Amino acid sequence: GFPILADPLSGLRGVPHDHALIVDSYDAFLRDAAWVERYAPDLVLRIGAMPVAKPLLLYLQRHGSAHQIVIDGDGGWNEPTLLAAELLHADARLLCEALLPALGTAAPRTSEWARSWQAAQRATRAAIDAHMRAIDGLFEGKVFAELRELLPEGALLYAGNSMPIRDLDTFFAGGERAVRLLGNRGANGIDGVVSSALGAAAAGQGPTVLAIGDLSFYHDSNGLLATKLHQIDATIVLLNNDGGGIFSFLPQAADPEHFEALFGTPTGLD
Ligand SMILES: Cc1ncc(C[n+]2csc(CCOP(=O)(O)OP(=O)(O)O)c2C)c(N)n1
Repeated sequence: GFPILADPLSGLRGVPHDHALIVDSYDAFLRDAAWVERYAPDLVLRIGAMPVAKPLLLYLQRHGSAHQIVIDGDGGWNEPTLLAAELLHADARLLCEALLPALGTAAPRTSEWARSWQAAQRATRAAIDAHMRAIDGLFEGKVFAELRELLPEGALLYAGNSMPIRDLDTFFAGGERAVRLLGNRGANGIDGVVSSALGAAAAGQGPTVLAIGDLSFYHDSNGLLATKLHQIDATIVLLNNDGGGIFSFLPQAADPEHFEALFGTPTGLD
């Protein structure tokens, strides 16, 4: 078998199934340059939308000579990196079912290479879990680690763009309780997220939680009217760091004169 790198929006993370080959902590360990150098792929099958994790994108760029096949079931051209050798317009499920006979009936062998991904996965999750337990104060990433513990079977967790979807990627581990993870990627806008999440809540069955940054929430606060119009019951976890926290990771954060006015854009709303 081969490692399956499960994007948070792939539908593979929150659902109970055989997790042996699922890797969901690559966003953390693909930041390690030595690991990236050492574990080059020969073949990459990329199914669906662009992955959320930038370290994965950088890993694929570093090994751009690997044969990458992108499978896009929507008939689009979801490949802005121009790294794919081939783009297949095919339904992912039908394609996988058609490939199955080619694998034969013998029990799949797990290569040394795949075992290295499994070992990195286990070590990374253990390190993140230990680190989360050691944190006492407020930390945005811990919200997602705690939601993993708190959300009941059948819940829907909707993550806003900017840092929430990235923190979900890093800190929301796969597990046995089925939780549906959704987000609004597309052009990764911070607009319309409240409306989209409430729309998903209206259409879904289980409890819905939206985890969203303060600017995104403010941007689409009019969308809250939907709760009244459609009697929607949803919980909003507001990650209020007063402005765009994501920009603190950019080099311009070091410029004290213009950073807050041009990038952080704090609103001071409570
Ligand atoms: C419609 C739209 N306008 C502007 C941006 C640029 N942008 C990306 S992240 C971000 C800040 C978002 O802040 P917040 O929702 O509070 O999340 P945080 O960065 O604190 O996680 C902005 C303005 C965007 N992605 N979409």
